Amino acid sequence: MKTRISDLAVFGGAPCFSDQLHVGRPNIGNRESLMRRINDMLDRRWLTNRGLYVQEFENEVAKLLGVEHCIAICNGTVALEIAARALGLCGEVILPSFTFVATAHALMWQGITPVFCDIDTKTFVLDPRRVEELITPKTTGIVGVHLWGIPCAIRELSAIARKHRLKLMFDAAHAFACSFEGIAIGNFGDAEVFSFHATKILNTFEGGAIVTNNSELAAKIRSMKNFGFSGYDEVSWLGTNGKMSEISAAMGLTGLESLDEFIRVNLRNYEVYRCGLEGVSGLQVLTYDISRRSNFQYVAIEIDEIAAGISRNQVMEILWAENVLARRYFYPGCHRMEPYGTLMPDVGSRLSGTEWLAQRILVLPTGTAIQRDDIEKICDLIRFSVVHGGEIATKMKANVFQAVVLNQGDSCPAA
Ligand code: T4K
Repeated sequence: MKTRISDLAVFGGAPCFSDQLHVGRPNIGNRESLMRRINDMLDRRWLTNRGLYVQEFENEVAKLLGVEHCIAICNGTVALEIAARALGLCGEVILPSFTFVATAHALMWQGITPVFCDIDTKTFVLDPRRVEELITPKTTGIVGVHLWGIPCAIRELSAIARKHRLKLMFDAAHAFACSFEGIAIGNFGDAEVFSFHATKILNTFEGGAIVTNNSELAAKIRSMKNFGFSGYDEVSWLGTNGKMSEISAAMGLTGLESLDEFIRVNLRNYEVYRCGLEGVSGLQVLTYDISRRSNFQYVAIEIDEIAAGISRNQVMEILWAENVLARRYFYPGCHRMEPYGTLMPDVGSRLSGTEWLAQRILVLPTGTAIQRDDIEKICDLIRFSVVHGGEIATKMKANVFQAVVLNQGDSCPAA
């Protein structure tokens, strides 16, 4: 527990944690189950190309979500690429900028122009009113992102897509085991895409899946992820290698057995953060709508610099010095990353909500690798930083100034 400002590691004190605490520490299921599956896989000598575990994983995911088709893919980015291609997206596609850059790259990678749209700053997801304004004759689709597991405005986006005859796809990388109006995410739009990357609620080391209730689309995706094969020696269209391997599916099946436990721990962590940070001025913990099923995989806080007396970046610097590797997901917004920053330098002017939020959000460590005591300590650290915000911010600025002066001194030629 820090009692004086000089106790903070950023000012030379001992770090609160000796080991680094990460945002994306993987959830590991039952090791014996995993090892049994791996041994079985080795005995069968079937490592990839739609083996038994991939088929079982696809069936289990489809059953859990109540969706007709699940196609396991090697990662979420390739899944987005294949889904977009199978849906025939081309020209311009509307998507949020406030997302992980893979959402935009998956489109741009195949020559589709991502048209960045602003988010609703209260819900953090695409603002449907802004979406409609961006539709042009070149628009072929909309990609909504269920950011941090928060469902998009699905009804409104579906109505817009119907009205303008656009394809609607969801990047549900964060939203496995989340729901909207009692229906599992995975059942909306033309297709939805999950990521099972190591940092997600359910992981297959690397992995992803496309889910859809459209049988024709599913068949096309299944073939496209396997080079376009539709039978031995028969290729029906351009395809790629998007297959999930057996060892990944073994990890996914093992994780599925513990999914409820992962969510229970995340919910507990989220409640500990909420209690621990309650009443800290200028700071808000992202609120999940309790009426919706969520996986609580992301604990995001919003820091208002004026009210808190300290900026998000300063809080992050303090936490990093204490070995708490909080992340600015998703700063600075895709539109400020390359190649988009150069290709569309003025687009920020219509993304005021995105730019505003990107300066304020910090995502904190959660998951099964972190203990309740650690979270309480993180909350104490943040509370301490805000309570003494003005003084700490001034001292941090002075330190930066001093470092700049010293560096300039270093680079001066010897007199
Ligand atoms: N759409 C959205 C909305 C996404 O968020 C993502 C991925 C995708 C699409 C694409 O899906 P994939 O193609 O990745 O399946 C991480 C993940 O790599 C990425 O999957 C994820 N979103 C994104 C939000 O976070 P980075 O660059 O922040 O990862 P990195 O290496 O800094 O790891 C994050 C933290 O997790 C670190 O503090 C270290 C810790 N970690 C990570 C790994 C891999 C561990 O403790 N153990 C591990 O094994 O992107």
